[in-house]
Amino acid sequence: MTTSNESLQQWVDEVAMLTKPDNIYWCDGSETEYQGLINQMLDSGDLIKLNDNYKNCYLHRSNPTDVARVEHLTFICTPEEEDTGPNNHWMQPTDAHMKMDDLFSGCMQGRTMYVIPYCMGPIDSSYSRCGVEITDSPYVVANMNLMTRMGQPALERIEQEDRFVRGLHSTGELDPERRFIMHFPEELMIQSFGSGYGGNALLGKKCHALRIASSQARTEGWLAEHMLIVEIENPEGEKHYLAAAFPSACGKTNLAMLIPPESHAGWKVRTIGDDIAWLHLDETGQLRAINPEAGYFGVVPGTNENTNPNAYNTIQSDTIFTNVAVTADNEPWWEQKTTGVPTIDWKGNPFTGENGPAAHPNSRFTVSARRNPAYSPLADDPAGVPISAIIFGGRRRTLAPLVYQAKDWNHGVLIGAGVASETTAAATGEVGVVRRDPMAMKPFCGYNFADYWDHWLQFGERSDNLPKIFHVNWFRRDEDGRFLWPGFGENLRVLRWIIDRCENRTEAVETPIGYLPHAEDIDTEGLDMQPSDMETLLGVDSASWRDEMQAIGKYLQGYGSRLPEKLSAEHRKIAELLD
Ligand code: OXD
Ligand code: MN
Repeated sequence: MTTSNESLQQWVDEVAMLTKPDNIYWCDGSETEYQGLINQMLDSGDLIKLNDNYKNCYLHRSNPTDVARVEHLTFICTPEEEDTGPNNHWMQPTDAHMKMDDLFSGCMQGRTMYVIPYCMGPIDSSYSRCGVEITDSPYVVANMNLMTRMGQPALERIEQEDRFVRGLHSTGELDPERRFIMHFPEELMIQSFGSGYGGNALLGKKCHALRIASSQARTEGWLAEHMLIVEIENPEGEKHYLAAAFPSACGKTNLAMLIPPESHAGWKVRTIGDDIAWLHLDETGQLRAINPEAGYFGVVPGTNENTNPNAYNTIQSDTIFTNVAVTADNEPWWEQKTTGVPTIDWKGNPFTGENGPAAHPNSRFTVSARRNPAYSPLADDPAGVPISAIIFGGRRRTLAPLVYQAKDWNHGVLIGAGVASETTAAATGEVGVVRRDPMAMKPFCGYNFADYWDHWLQFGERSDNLPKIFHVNWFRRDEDGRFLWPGFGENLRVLRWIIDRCENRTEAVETPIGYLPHAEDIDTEGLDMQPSDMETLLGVDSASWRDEMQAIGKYLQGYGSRLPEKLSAEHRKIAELLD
């Protein structure tokens, strides 16, 4: 297979000249192709077959230095540094190209170069965008097969549209000293060298669908966001679609796959997406969302039949596990799995119980979304789904209430811009420190946050029918470190309040930081909670919030004169209300 598209053919030829592969293989996305790659990786030892309880499941052990995203090695390359912003690392495009050409030069000798045409979003949706990833990693091809709509249909769309994002990837020698993830938004190009980790190597995901797409979306008038999309149906059959942005490893997959608790008979929850949403205004001013992905690349530890039964069921077959442990009879194992005993850890060493954790905290599953028992067929609808509410959230031990609602769109943008969360194992670096993560996009916005907030604010002028904006915090603790809210399936109780607010069915308490629920409007029947827990969860401590607003103000000032005046005004307004 080659292509009738001249610019694609020319780029593939250029890359082959530079990287000097032994073979070039055009991926068609077929099942036979997938199985062939799996067999090849079983032969080479890149994959280990798991036991028959896990049909068609495989374990990949990555290089131990290559287990997470590397934000310090991730760059946005725009001619002007200002356009990249203080939220990103910047490199001058010519310098970056020189550096990367050097790394890629001859790097595929002795290897096969795979050409993967893919489409982010339903093939027939005008909201979808295509890309081509060139890689020398069969692991990447197999993962892209599960995560995207790739192969022949995507190639046909690319040939018609003649526009696609170019992604070049090589695992190189997996040397952390020779590892760079470069983005060239103006060229719609990504170059990634020296890592095989999902977020660095499956270029359709973070690199394309967030960093490049956010920049493309700004030019074209839409939004590319780090958000799950979930469908909630109440017992009367009324459906709502919510989009929620939480930082990495803060429970997006769990919320997207939520199973209603026993107390909520008749409620149904279905998943549209678990990580990324592309949001467009339709001709009526309604914000509609598609999930550009077709699979999940989820955090494994913590997943069990109680915390996330849908995810747990999803990964019982046809799954690639990366960096989990195994039991003596070769079953995958991870922390909080309720069955089995790990004997080999994620690095392939004997596990004694003391040299743990057995699975890497950022070990991952890759699986097609269609395996999810709660999969919504609307994930394939070219028109996307209408969004009722946008929810921001973070992992905060203190301060942030269980839920509150923005007073209007601009206030919601301020709330999004002020999001902070404790860091997790999804990125290399210290875990558990609070950092600002605006809209959960800190690692993923492909341009200056100040311009991004301005872009968000402009939606307020383009439609009077926008979703309501909320903030949630499932992670509030007491002084002893005990979680105050049960979380998981019980989060539906909070989503119900959010939906009732969208439908003007319930009153709220107005506070300086936004609208909060009356305690009696969050149904806590049957929960093992003290009344004082709810008081803490719904309390707004003025002194702490004054400090928080001051910290947010200081953070925003870091964006200098580019910061939209509307956002500063919104900040001043809330700060004054708190005084
Ligand atoms: C992810 C992440 O893998 O956010 O989704 O790191
Ligand atoms: Mn993510």
